[in-house]
Amino acid sequence: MSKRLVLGFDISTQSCKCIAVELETLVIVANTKVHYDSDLPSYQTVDGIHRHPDGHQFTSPTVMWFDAMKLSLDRVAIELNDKGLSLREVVAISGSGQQHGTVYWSIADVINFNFDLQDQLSRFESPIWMDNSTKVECNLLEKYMGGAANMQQLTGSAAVERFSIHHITKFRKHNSISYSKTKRISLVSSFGASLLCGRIMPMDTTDAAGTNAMDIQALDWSTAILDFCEIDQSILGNLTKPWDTLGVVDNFWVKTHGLSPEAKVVSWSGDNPCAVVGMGLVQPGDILISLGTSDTCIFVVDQLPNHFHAECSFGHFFPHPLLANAFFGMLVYSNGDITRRKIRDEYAEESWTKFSSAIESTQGISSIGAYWTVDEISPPLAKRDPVRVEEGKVVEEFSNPMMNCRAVIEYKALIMKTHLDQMRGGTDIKRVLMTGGATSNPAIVQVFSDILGKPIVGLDMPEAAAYGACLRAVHAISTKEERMHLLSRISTGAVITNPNKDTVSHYQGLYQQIPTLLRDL
Ligand code: XUL
Repeated sequence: MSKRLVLGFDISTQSCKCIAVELETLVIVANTKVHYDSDLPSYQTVDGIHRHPDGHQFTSPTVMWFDAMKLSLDRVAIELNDKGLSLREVVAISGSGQQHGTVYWSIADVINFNFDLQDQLSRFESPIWMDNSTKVECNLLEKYMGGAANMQQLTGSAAVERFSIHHITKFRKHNSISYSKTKRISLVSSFGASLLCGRIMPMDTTDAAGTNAMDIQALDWSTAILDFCEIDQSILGNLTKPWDTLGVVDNFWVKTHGLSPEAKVVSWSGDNPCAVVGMGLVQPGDILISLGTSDTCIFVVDQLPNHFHAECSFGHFFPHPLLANAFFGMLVYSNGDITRRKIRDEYAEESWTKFSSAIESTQGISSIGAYWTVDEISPPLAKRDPVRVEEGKVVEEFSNPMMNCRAVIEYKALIMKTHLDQMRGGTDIKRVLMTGGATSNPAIVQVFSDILGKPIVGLDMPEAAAYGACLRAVHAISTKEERMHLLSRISTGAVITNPNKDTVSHYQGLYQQIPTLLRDL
């Protein structure tokens, strides 16, 4: 019997993923990945990137993403075929794109698949989120807007080097001839949607918040910012909602991959927004902590703060990709796994088991330690020696050095709580989800549960962005009743740890010391 399927792409930095989900059950029936370096070697990328000699510019060949989408669909077709399914059964497609990357078109509307895609672009390399060569543009804009807090209030983020408007402004200033040939600019997400529809599609209001040029309350371009940057609004196009259906797939995909001409294309969005949905962050009060190479904390709120804390100008807000009138905030910490591993190697003989025992044996000690093995972005601090505080005094080393293992985890949980309290206002915390390798370590999860005073729900969702894109597609083509049901089905997960009531007051004392520690750095 024929099934109804939805597809979710994820054009990420190193690979393009595509998964197929069965509409009724939301079960993944195909899950493919195209690695740019090894599957598309002619583009000569390393980790999907061209690193430029100045150390600040990072680009990817735009056309590579188109080739990756075609190859992904070939692979999905094979996996579906093995299960007696086919791409013909796909009723809707959406996707996720690495945030902030930009695509420069020399055409104004319709893509001609009979010609090389490259010939329809005014720039062959897309600056991506790692490109931090735009300090000058950021400083000028932020000064004009009256500082970081004003920028954050207006756009959801202070001026950030990796955000798109700065890359576009820099291109306009330094490559004026190519810029003059540019008729439209897409984000990686809206580029994917455009390829599927065969014409240039609008950016969605969630991913557009990653340009630093959208008024996050009005959900429209900020004319003040565009005027200052000398960017004509028509080059960016109108905005669409992330849950809007854009049209059906172009005949190109019907001919090359056997998709149904009725398959709907739903607005694509950024990878973090799609992951928000894939992880089930669909109600205000939900918080997700992800411990990985860098640590991330994402939280859903139903309103933006009235007043942005200057101490938190490194945090970001984006419109929620599934809920109208809601937003999600994002905090990123660069001292994640590498810093934890360094402490483990120094104090726990390179063993996570010994690291966990050290955490357990030092419970209840009122010391704080903070560690930076790479430059930190939240708050911005250059890599520096650790700070250890014992009995209110700064010390070279703890009297029990095992405390370093507990302290590196406690500091991360305490600093996240500090930033969450500053950015979320008084909204009740409903659920705390945790994901990433560290979730398999109960001692680490317990510290987070005790410091936040909440049960922790464990999550293992490696393809959260592509899966989130599928869920957004399902949501977009559902009726109002089906949507309510869908929301309750995707916000599940099991509690893995409960807070230990005895530690609450202990941690309140440590929490109060964090502002002083940060001030004295
Ligand atoms: C978010 C960011 C990255 C990219 C690439 O602001 O820069 O997470 O989305 O994944």
